[in-house]
Amino acid sequence: MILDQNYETLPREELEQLQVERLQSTLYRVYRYVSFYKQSFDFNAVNIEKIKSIQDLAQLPFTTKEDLRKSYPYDMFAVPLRDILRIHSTSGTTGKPIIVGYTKNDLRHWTDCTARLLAAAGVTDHDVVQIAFPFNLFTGGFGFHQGAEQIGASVIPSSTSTAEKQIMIMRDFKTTVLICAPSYAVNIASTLEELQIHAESLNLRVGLFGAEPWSENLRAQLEAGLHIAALDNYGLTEVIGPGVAGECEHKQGMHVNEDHFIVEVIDPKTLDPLPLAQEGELVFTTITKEGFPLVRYRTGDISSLIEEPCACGRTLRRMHRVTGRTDDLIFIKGQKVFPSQIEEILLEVEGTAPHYRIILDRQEGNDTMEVQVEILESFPAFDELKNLERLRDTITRKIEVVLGVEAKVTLVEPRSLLRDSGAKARRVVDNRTL
Ligand code: DLL
Repeated sequence: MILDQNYETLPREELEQLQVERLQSTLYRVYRYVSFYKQSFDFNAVNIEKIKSIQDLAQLPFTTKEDLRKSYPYDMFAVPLRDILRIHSTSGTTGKPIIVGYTKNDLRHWTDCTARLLAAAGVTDHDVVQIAFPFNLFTGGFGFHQGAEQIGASVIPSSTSTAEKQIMIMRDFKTTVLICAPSYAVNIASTLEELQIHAESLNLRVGLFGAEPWSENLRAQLEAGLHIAALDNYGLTEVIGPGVAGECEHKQGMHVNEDHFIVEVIDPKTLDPLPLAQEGELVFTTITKEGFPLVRYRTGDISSLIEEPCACGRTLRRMHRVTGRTDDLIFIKGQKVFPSQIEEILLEVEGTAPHYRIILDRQEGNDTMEVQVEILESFPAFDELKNLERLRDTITRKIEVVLGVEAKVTLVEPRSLLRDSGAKARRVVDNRTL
């Protein structure tokens, strides 16, 4: 179902007109209220009055993750804190996470955006929606919760716990829609199999999966294993959270909510805009946000856009699945980890060298992470078992607390991790296939 006929099916010309108007007011807002943008526009000699079309966007400088990190906590907010109703952030880092704030209008728009995705997936007020994303600083839980309530569905904020518990809820509460990370859905599907519960005996019919990359193969596996239609959706904390783009029933790419976000594709090396159908880095400009507006934000996500109209009738452009990243971000069990975050943790622990290797694997549908860490030759009595155990426990605990991921930590002899002859060590070995 198309929730928002007015906006989701606007003729292209009218949509672009709306985008330009909203872009202009966003530019005035950020230039006036966010010192980063004032400086950045002045430095790049941008005259915002001259931005009169979508093509003119290319004259504006980019915003990067690094810019946002530097603004910690509130320097990118375009309104005073008293106008902020909600705060979320990117996943925990030892360094600085990115903090985002939503005004009352932002929350309203965000709700509309996730409600659209749910409607496009065929969710109605007759559905029982189980949201198995964490309900915390991560945007997935709350973002979908609001949208599902707006649709009028019965919402179960089951959050993340064991797969067994999710299945118990699913069966007893008669869940019809599952919303979570695809890797978590795999976990649920394999647990169903272990428990010898037939998916057909449940009431599930639709799954909305996102927050990490997955594939068509995995779609087929989840559709069979959970007896559902499985749809992809995309979003990121900095831009709003979930609700940036999502698939309709045709499963042919995710419709971008272009009345709220302008999407571009750029060459991540030259930074030049690319034709939309060409694969490159996605760049988003928010055009309705008040609290945390962003101009030309470089997502690091690689994808391309589909300009042909969709059979569903929406005129909103679609994006293909995200096929990769421009950086080394690791997706593990629904969490996001930069290898540099592991390095930071190791640097804080006495007795370890900053040489490590991360080995990712998948066992029976579950992701595993092993972190091999070199100990220092100078480590006091490194042949004493107790000392080594203590060291390993400290690292394991720190990784769990800071990154929210369980890792198997293996201590290895000094200088035993082969350094590649090149300057860059191979830090990550990923043995998983999607
Ligand atoms: O993952 C927001 C979200 C929540 C989206 C729930 C969908 C569902 P972050 O934690 O900031 O926000 O992570 C954003 O995750 O830049 C992509 O690299 C990746 N990502 C998100 N959705 C997809 C997807 C949320 N469908 C980062 N496919 C993004 C591939 C995705 N990657």
